[in-house]
Amino acid sequence: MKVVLIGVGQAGGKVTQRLAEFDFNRDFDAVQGAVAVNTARADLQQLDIDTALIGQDRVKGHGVGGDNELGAEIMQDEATEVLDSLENHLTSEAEAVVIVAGLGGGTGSGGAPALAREMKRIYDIPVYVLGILPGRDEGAIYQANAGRSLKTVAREADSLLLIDNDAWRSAGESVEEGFEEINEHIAQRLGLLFASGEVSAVDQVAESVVDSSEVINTLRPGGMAVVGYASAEADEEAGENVNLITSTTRNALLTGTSVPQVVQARTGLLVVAGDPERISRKGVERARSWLEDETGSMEVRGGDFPVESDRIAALVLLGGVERSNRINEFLERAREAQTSTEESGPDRTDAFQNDDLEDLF
Ligand SMILES: Nc1nc2c(ncn2[C@@H]2O[C@H](COP(=O)(O)OP(=O)(O)O)[C@@H](O)[C@H]2O)c(=O)[nH]1
Ligand SMILES: [Mg+2]
Repeated sequence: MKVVLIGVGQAGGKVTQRLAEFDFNRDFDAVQGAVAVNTARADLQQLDIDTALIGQDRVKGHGVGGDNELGAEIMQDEATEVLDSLENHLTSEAEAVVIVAGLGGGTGSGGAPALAREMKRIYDIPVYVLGILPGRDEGAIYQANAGRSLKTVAREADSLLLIDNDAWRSAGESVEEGFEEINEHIAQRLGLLFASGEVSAVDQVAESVVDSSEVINTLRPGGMAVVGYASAEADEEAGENVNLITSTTRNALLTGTSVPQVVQARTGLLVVAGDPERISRKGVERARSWLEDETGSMEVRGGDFPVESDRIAALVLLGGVERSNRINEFLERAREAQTSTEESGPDRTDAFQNDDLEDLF
């Protein structure tokens, strides 16, 4: 799937750059362009990709702090300039736009849904948001911001590809080290997903190779989507890899998803990446039908991604996912935080009791 990436805010810019590097280093050529947009000049100076500084008249290049309403306002006012900076990248080849942002901050949290809305108005191709949830340990303002942003993005974007900053957390790491590792996980999963429709097929397996339209159809239900991933060393004989493909797919879903504990979904896509000689058709079909049972979806697609490797990887994309315990836990944190960060006022008790968070705009 040929994509144009737009990172909004600090996390958005860093993850966008990692995704672009991943694609470039492997010659996948799925990423058609990558731009980082921010209100903070210093964050943009850390990056090697094209950048656009917005909100200069209001925040003078110093960022919006944690004010995601201001982030949304600035983006609404300057969306035209941002879209101009994209012009060279948004070729007729692009099949989707992916806006990348951490949902807990200010610029990305407010800017991503505002940009999604503006781009959907203008472009015919799908506009997805790759959104990152703050970890449990982050402060109340991050939780509250992310709750409102999540709700608004889910409404504005064609699909919200959700990543949980706690998903791959290892013990004893500093926050910064942790981010590097998480960004690597994100790049691997999303990088492979974007590339999976792009690899020119080895002739004999051409009909089983995943196509961009299958990614787009899997994301069609809208709402939230998650990706799972796992890999294992494979036997040289395809016939020996039937169980390996099913167990790797199980690991991808049950222990490797970008938001833990998500299982129920409207749609699914299983991409089995590996040497075509090692990929067992029977294994892929079994794994695909296991995914149908497990997700309760009657619409699970499956296909291959031919790459040279001794390993076989399973990439699972779930579209229109049901709220998992983990997502409900996050929403509860966000509601509590929203209540505790509001000084007072008539909304206080309402916000606490009501299942809904406030929209950002
Ligand atoms: N995965 C990941 N998350 C990050 C990174 N940097 C910041 N975050 C998260 O992104 C959220 C927003 O922070 P930031 O991007 O700095 O805010 P913004 O610049 O105002 O959009 C925070 O809740 C952090 O958890 C990063 O490099 N990787
Ligand atoms: Mg920051």
